[in-house]
Amino acid sequence: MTPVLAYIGIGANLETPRVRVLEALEALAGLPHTRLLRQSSLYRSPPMGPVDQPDYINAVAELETRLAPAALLQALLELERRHGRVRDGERWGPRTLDLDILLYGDRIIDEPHLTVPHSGMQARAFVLYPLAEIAPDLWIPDLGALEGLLARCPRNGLERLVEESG
Ligand code: J1A
Repeated sequence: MTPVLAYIGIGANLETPRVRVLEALEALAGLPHTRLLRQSSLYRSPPMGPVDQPDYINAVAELETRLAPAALLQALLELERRHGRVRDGERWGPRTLDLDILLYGDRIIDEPHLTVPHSGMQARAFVLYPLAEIAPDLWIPDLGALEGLLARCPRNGLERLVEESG
């Protein structure tokens, strides 16, 4: 199989979310048959909708992968399980890491467990702005030019985090 460019959305809002997102990037780089080509900055934004939750930290990664879509999804679910839970006394707490397949090459996938392009991505500033940082000229199947989507998507409080050394 020839490798495909896939874009992965990463999100966390509990338990040191910046650390979760950085760990997720490292874990993505370590997936089999996959290379991490680019990663966006980290971004902070309030949760979607009227929800009383901490702010989210988000980022987007560009992968070159030979994993088929279903295998990539399985790998992401496994990473969520391994990295996305926190020890809460004796029990494993709720998931603290979300990984979404935003795009898989130019494929349109409409299966019970997998929708690509990711549904709702055109309205999510925390997806579109990080994506534009690493792939500004992207054309998204069914949705069109990323540039046009951005022009119609307010930032909704999204802030790019400035990197700190150390
Ligand atoms: C299921 N799925 O979704 S969780 C999985 N298409 O088991 C899959 N393209 O079978 C299925 N990628 O970040 C179907 N999973 C999929 N997501 C695809 C992956 N506010 C797919 N500011 C259920 N920032 C799956 N996030 C899908 N507010 C949903 C996690 C992974 C994202 C919640 C801000 C955020 C959320 C709410 C936010 C943010 C859940 N995001």
